[in-house]
Amino acid sequence: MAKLKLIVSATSLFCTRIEWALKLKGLEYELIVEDLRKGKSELLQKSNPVHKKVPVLLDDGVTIAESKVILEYIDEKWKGGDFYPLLPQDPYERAQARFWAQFADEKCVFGTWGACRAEDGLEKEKAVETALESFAYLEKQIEGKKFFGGEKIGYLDLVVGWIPHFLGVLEEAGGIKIFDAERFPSLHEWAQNFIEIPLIKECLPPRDMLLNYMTASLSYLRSLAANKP
Ligand SMILES: N[C@@H](CCC(=O)N[C@@H](CS)C(=O)NCC(=O)O)C(=O)O
Repeated sequence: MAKLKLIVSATSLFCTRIEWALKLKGLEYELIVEDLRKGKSELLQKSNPVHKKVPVLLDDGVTIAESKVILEYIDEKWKGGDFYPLLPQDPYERAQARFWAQFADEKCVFGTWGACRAEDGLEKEKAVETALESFAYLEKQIEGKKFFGGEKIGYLDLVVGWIPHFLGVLEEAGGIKIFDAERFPSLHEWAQNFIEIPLIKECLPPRDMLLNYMTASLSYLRSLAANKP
C-alpha cells in the first residue's frame, strides 16, 4: 500500500487534528506542507478543487478533504483489532460526538476568530460574549468526565484539541480573553490533561511561529477592511 500523504499548512489547527488521528491509529504518513501565504500548490487545488483548503488526505489514489470528514474516514478505514477507535461505538454517542464537533467548529472556532477580527469596542465585546456562550456549552459537555471520549481521548477531543494551544495564541493576537479557569473549570482541567499526552504535544506547532502567523494574518485582514471603499 502506498504511504498516506497529508497536505497541511504548518499553522492550521484543522491539520493538527488529522496528525493526531493518524498517530493514534499507528499509521505512517508523509506531510506535504503548503505555505498558504505564498499561494496554493497545484496539488492542493487539484486534490480539493471545491474549497482548496488544507487538510487533504491522499490515500492510495483517492483524496479526502474537510478535517472532520477525514477523521471519520480514518476511523472507518482502520478499525477493529489493535486500531485505536476514535468515534464511540454506540450510535447515539456517535451522533452526539458529531453534533458537538460540528458545534465546536461553527461556534467556538469561528466565534473566536470573529472576536479576534472584530473592531475594538462594542463589536468586540459582543463577539467575545457570543463566543463565551458557545464555550459554556462545551464546559457542560466535559463536566464530570476526564475526556470528551470518556476515559480515553476520542474524536471530539481531537476536534476541540485546538483549545489548549491555539486558543491562547488567538487570544493574544486578537486582543481578547475567552478561556479562563474560573469560568470554565472543567474545560480547563480537560485542556491540561489533553495537552500533557506526549503524542498530542509532539504535533503542536511552536507558539512563537503561530503567534507571528496569526498576528500577521489579522493585521492583513484589518488592512483589507480599512481599504474597502
Ligand atoms: N472546514 C475546513 C476548514 C479548513 C481551513 O479553513 N483551512 C485553512 C487553513 S487553517 C485553509 O486552507 N485556508 C486557505 C483558504 O481559506 O483559502 C476543515 O475542517 O478542514
